[in-house]
Amino acid sequence: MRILHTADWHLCDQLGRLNRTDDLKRRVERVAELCDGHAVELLIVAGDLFSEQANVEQMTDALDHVRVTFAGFFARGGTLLAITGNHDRDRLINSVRSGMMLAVPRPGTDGVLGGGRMYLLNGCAVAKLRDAAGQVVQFVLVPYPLANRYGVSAADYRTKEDVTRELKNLVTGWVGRATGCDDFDATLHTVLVAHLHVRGSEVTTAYKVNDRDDVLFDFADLHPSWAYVALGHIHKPQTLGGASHVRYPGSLDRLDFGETHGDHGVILFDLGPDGLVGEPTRLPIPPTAFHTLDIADADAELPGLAAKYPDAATAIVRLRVKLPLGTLSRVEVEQKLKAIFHRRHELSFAGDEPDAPAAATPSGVSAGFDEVVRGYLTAHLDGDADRAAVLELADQFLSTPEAT
Ligand SMILES: [Mn+2]
Repeated sequence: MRILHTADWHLCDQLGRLNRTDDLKRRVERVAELCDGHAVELLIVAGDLFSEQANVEQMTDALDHVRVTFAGFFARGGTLLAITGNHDRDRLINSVRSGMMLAVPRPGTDGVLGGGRMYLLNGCAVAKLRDAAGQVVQFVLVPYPLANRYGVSAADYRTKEDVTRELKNLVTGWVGRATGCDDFDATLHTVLVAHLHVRGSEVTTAYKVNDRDDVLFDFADLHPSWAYVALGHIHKPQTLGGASHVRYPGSLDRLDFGETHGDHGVILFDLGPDGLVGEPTRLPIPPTAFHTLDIADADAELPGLAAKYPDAATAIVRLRVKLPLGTLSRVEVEQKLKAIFHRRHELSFAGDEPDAPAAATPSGVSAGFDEVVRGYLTAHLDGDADRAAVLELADQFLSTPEAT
């Protein structure tokens, strides 16, 4: 069975006020091309198919786009197997799942799922698929351990740490017990598909996840004797524990300025009668360009910028202009920069001019949601006796993966 391992698509994502939908659609189309070019039979999305910011209309549009983009793949019997990550909203996912279940037959009596369609799972499961040669491959599926997915009620635990510990125990228990469950066939080659943070993974930034709140697993918890371990969650691509069959493919596109590696792509591998065939192959997918420009001398640098950045219309940029300016006013500099760069994540002025805002204070769109909330509360609760307590609560709220 030829399999393409991807993760962390984050469809419908926003970076500040910038909509990433088109960037992500282009990468999804690239994935479909790779599926066609390499005769892929199974496409895995190891969690975070959608951004948590996706609303119903955007998700519908994204699913329509997937359906059309992979029409050829599905028509030749291809299967898309996705599990949920921490950014997928279960309320919306359940609605999608209900519709999917309504429209397709149940698995055959041998427990093998039919191909030619998409499956989206937000609970632990064992699944089996048959390839064109008739070989059946087994999948142990582990969505991100959000409390509701594992029947854990936060009200039953004293602290967040207790909830996290319980979730970790439940997941490791499930992965350990999966081989003993009725659906499991020990004679088949098995792929573990999991959206988890495995300790020892090299993290540039765990995407919008506060480390304190993430459920951390050890390499050994995964029982890495599976034929292949398809991980998602960490956006930096890597293999774990020196094992080339245990890996994170990384995010499908660059999602924020914290992702500095620029090495985006997907993993292609084959499972034959004897298990993994050769080494998994990494296939690159060029990410959306991100640029950070520190403009020290606006008069001298502005005229050459358009030529220097031929991708200025599509690249996402952070522009930091040093004050004082020369002959141009601040408004003129803004206008010139806006004419060159269409997708500004941040446009700020910093320096020692008397009327300048504090260094690094972003103007316009630049500030992230968290910064805006914290900035607003800090300013408006000045002198308030409860300010520290309110800010502490706001920090807790903003660092909850569900909230960010
Ligand atoms: Mn994730």
